[in-house]
Amino acid sequence: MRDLQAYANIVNARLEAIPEVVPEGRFAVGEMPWLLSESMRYSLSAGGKRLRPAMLLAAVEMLGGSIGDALDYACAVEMIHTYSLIHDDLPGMDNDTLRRGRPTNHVVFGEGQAILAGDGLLNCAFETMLKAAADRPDRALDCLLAMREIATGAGVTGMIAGQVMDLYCEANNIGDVNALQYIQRNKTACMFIYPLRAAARLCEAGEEALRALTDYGRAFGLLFQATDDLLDVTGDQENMGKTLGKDAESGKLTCVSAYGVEGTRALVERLHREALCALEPFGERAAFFAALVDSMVDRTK
Ligand code: GRG
Repeated sequence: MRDLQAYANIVNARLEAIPEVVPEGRFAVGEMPWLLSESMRYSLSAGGKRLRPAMLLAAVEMLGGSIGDALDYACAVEMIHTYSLIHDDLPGMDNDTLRRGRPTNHVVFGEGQAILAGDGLLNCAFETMLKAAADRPDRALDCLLAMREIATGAGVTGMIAGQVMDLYCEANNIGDVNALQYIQRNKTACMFIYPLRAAARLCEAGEEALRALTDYGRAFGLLFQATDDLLDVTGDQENMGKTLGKDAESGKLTCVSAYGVEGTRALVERLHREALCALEPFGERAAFFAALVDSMVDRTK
């Protein structure tokens, strides 16, 4: 069984080879300005855990598919995730200065260029998937369905919807639990649920596998966010590579503000059980996913 780092290494090697993120000339990469390539690459190669693409690849292996056929979809997921981090850190959103252990994109390149680096990564994600799909005309429908899953997770009923509600609730001091659950499901969990569903599409998996991966992605994503909220209060800034304590300081709606530290720990335990339960149909083949959710829980101990 490969571990998270092994999958991350595969993703990193492929990301290094994608022409749009490899600067080749002083001014321009083909028609692409050097500055754009540089700013996209700055955030993309800043050492993220590559959790979402690793999970997509692990699901493909679990379902008997080929990593090679899925790799560009995994890289696209990481590009979308990185764009969301760049935009989330902007002064108009979370206004953060530290991400992945480095100054945030807008601190280095300026606000306008950071917006464009995010836009560039989002577009590049779809270019990358479309190129991969065009190379496999024999599997056009599977590729299209996988792309649709990823677009849905990142889109206006997924991650973007969650971010819109997050900003809206913060601006209007809305602090109820329903809002929190909507935000965390959309903003965070969708970017786990839908890449896993994309893996199922690429493998032509049946309804049972699709449902089980959806359930696991949901429980994992909510657990990931709950542990992130806990670590914002109890964690170590150097290990996390981002500013901590901001949530409480700004009165942000989080699991800790809604349920307290002990309530959040209880939620993590419940979601842990739910995630493991969702893996039952896969038996031993789901060892990567069981170990991954265990390791997320361990972060908070
Ligand atoms: C700007 C449309 C738009 C959306 C932003 C994902 C997101 C929505 C904001 C990021 C900020 C945040 C706290 C999101 C919750 C999920 C989370 C903790 C993301 C960080 O993911 P990791 O830990 O990061 O996987 P790395 O750097 O390892 O990739």
